[in-house]
Amino acid sequence: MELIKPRGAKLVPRSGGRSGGRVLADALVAQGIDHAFAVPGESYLDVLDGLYAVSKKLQLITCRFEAGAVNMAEAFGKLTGRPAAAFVTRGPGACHGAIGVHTAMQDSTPLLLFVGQIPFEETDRESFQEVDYRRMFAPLAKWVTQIDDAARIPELVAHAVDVATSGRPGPVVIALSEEMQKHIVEVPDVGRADIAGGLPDPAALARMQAMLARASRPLAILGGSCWSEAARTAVREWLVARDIPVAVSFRRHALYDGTLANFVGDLGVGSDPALVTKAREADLILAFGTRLSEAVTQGYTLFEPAGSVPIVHVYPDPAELGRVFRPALGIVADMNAFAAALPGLPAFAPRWSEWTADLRALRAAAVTVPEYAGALNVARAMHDLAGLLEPDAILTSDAGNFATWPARFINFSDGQRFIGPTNGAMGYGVPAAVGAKIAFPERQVVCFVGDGGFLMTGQEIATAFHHGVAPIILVFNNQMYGTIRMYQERAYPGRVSGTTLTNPDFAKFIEAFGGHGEVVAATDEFAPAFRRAVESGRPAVIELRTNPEQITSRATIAQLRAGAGMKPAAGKAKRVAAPTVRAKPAKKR
Ligand SMILES: Cc1ncc(C[n+]2csc(CCOP(=O)(O)OP(=O)(O)O)c2C)c(N)n1
Ligand SMILES: [Mg+2]
Repeated sequence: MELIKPRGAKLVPRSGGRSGGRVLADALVAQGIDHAFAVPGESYLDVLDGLYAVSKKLQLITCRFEAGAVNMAEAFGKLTGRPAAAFVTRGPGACHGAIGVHTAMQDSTPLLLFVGQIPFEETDRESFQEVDYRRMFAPLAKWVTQIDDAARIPELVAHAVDVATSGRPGPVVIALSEEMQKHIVEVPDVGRADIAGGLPDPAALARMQAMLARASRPLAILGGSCWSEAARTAVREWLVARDIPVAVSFRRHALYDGTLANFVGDLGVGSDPALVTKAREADLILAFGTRLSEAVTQGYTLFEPAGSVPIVHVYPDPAELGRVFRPALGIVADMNAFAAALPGLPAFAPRWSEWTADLRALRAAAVTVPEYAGALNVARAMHDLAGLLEPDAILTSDAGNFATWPARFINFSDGQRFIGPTNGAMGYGVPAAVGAKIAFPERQVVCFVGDGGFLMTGQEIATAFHHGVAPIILVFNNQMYGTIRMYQERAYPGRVSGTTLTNPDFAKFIEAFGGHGEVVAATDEFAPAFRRAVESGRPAVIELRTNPEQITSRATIAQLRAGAGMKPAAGKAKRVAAPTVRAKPAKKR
């Protein structure tokens, strides 16, 4: 597998000296980076000045919190396949922003994080906010470097982009020592390298074809990042023509058109147990682009006992092949190059249409809206939402139990996109929605977030206002850290510890920013509220007051307790009504 790298990238000569800060801004532009998400710091004033000079080519987005800024940049990279830059200041800014690096790493997203560094000359005195970023980010990022010589900025930024986007994409952290940014240097800009992705071995493709011809119950699992539109189409057509059932991996919904008859659901956290059981019957796994991660493999149990099912694993990084599950056939390939090779494979009539239909029937059953106690049937609301979303809507998700409602009850269609943190990072959804709307201002952007996650980074709505974009945020309010309560009730039934929440009025919260607020407490209220939010044209929050007893779409708290061996309370089964009580008044100091 060979990467073709032309010798000598394009050099753009420059006459006269430039400051390091300006060279950096020009280096970003030369690499095609057109968005930077930042919380400013005095540690990179010269870079901010450089960005001022290139503001017509590179949009600087001023954020309210570094976790928000880096998450926005991560979402931008996830949706476009192109890295955005994030800028944060020394120790405090880097610490706040670190979560976005962790997400980009586990989610394989191209990202550049620039950190203002102390003056190089003061290194190792524990000077103000000094941190050694090579050590701090070593286990979090794909590569970490520090630029101490302004003349090397074009070279190191170009390499950072290559590293972030090649093979398995990921985050690169670049510390910028402070004095270096002021140095005047004469150095040419370095253009982008034209790097073709690794092609799949034709002999391996023929072996895959032969394995498929012998299979009776194949199952494709799609995942990973940076699929081009052409790749999605080619893979979809190949799978449809062979009627192979297709599951998407954790939070990679909308990699595949959920309305197609061979889409069978997602394999991740909170997946349909019936699908997981059935998936164990597969006699061939086609894992395309996905890691065989803990979430996808249901805690590394899906393909047990080891070797019981042959796996064809196609992935851009050889280090990931055979890491936990030994594939019968591993293919190292860029996913877009792999997809481009698929139409060349001979067609044959599938023999497993009954198997595919059985799996699809499970999906059809899962998506059917059940009756739930309480005034607001969230499943019905999600069903209604599916009918109201634009065909090219972008959906962003935070982490939490609420996320299982859209995942279960919406079959995202081909033009729609869904992004979420596969590393389960709370605080992702709102910044991701702002980043998505900045990347695609013309598209509808809707965010799913819990009451817990919303108050982690919901203030980034201010960034949406500041930059004139209007996402719609659906806050699922169950007045608790519901996911942890769910685990708690399973492990320690009835002993509620550290998981209840007191919330503000979420509609008033957005109104204070000048946005559109709605409260939905009953099923029929959802669709009109969503329509009003769209029509408002302003950033909007729709609070869904959900029934806290319905802890997931498949279980109530009472059921979890019973499952954990706790006897039900004497008398009638307890039914908890949807919350009506608002936040308690603040205590007087
Ligand atoms: C940054 C971060 N902190 C903590 C957790 C652990 N955690 C996972 S889900 C969850 C609760 C989420 O609460 P909420 O956003 O209200 O969603 P719900 O589960 O109630 O639907 C917590 C605390 C996490 N995954 N990420
Ligand atoms: Mg909650």
